[in-house]
Amino acid sequence: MRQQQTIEDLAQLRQTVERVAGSTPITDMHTHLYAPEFGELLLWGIDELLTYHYLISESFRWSQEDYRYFWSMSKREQADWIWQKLFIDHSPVSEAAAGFITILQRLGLDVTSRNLNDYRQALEKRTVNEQVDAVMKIAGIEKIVMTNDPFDPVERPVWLLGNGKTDPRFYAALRVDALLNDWTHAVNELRSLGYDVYAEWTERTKAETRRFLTEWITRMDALYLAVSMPGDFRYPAEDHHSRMIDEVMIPVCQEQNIPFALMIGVRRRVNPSLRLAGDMSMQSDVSAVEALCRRNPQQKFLITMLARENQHELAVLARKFRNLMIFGCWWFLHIESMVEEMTRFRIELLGTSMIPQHSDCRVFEQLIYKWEHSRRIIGNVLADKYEKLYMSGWRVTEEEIKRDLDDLLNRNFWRFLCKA
Ligand code: FIX
Ligand code: ZN
Repeated sequence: MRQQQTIEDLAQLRQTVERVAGSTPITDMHTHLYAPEFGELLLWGIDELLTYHYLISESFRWSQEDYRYFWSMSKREQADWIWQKLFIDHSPVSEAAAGFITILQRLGLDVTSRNLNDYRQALEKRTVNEQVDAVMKIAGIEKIVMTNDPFDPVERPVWLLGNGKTDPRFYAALRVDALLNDWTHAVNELRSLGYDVYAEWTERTKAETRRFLTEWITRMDALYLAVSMPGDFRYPAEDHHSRMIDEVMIPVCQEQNIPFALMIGVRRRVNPSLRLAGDMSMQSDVSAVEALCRRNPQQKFLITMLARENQHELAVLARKFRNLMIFGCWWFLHIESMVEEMTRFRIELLGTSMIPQHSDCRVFEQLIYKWEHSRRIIGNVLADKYEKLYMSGWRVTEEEIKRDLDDLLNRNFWRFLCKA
């Protein structure tokens, strides 16, 4: 016999789903945020929010000025410039601009005043630790996975001093982009860190690169290995990517029993003058992921892709391989219309067995808007599905709704890692 009471009222059903979707504690499994121990790497506050690279590229739509003019300004001046263009001269209706307004509102600032200096002053009164606590509480975030790069000269000493794993709310993911996508640079970095590697693909080089990964996974207690790949990534192929993946990365992941996360479909620096804001999306070949999953059945892959055109095929692929976990609506897909579309067909194809969203936040307060917007959409889509079941006579309990949302927003990630 069922112990819990089922929800018999249709209006109550939707309200319950919305409430639970709005309050379930979240594991944000891919961000560019850092724990306070990382000092200047943890970005927060009004000027960082306004100079987010999503907003930089949007502001240049309204400007004829030389790019160099923008980059010559101080951060505060850049923020003023963006504020004027995207919030005063025009209405902030884009996802990233509207998100800034959501943040102001949730932080209790007077959105109607449009007084940027007041907003700055209000936040400058806070300490970083206060702001981290406040934002995590408002956004309902329990656990945050960082993106961690041992080649970063600011980040590396924090780990070497043993301070990287102090705050239990933050987890590490070892980022390996240079090893795959800029081997010349990686060789220099590895050598300067004392690893005996060479540009040539020798047995010694492979062994030393494996030693590097193993040591840093251990040092960081990294949850997974992560890389972003260009859209023209092919696998298997007679190239550096395939050799590095097959002979170094997968063997280490297997030994350490961690997943390998690939974020596929970036075309970097399409407009270099925009710096970080100058990257583009690119359609990819889903059969590379298919081959990875088939050839390495014991290895788990966390996969997200950047092109809208790849999403349906990727979701279908996840039906075929249980070692594939699809995650998030990445970057240009993290807009309401795409999150809605993707969440809907992912649920229709996979039920609740996927990770519908990650934030990719770079500035701490962004957790507020990215998750508020996504929670609302995920809740809505799920409520539609329960309503259909209701019409067919199937009744759910509040506990079942909580279980499903906990799976989507938290547990599926940990279960995939065998840590739940
Ligand atoms: O490669 C990545 O992890 C991307 O998410 C970033 O490089 C990108 O700049 C970003 O911030 C997207 O949201
Ligand atoms: Zn990212």
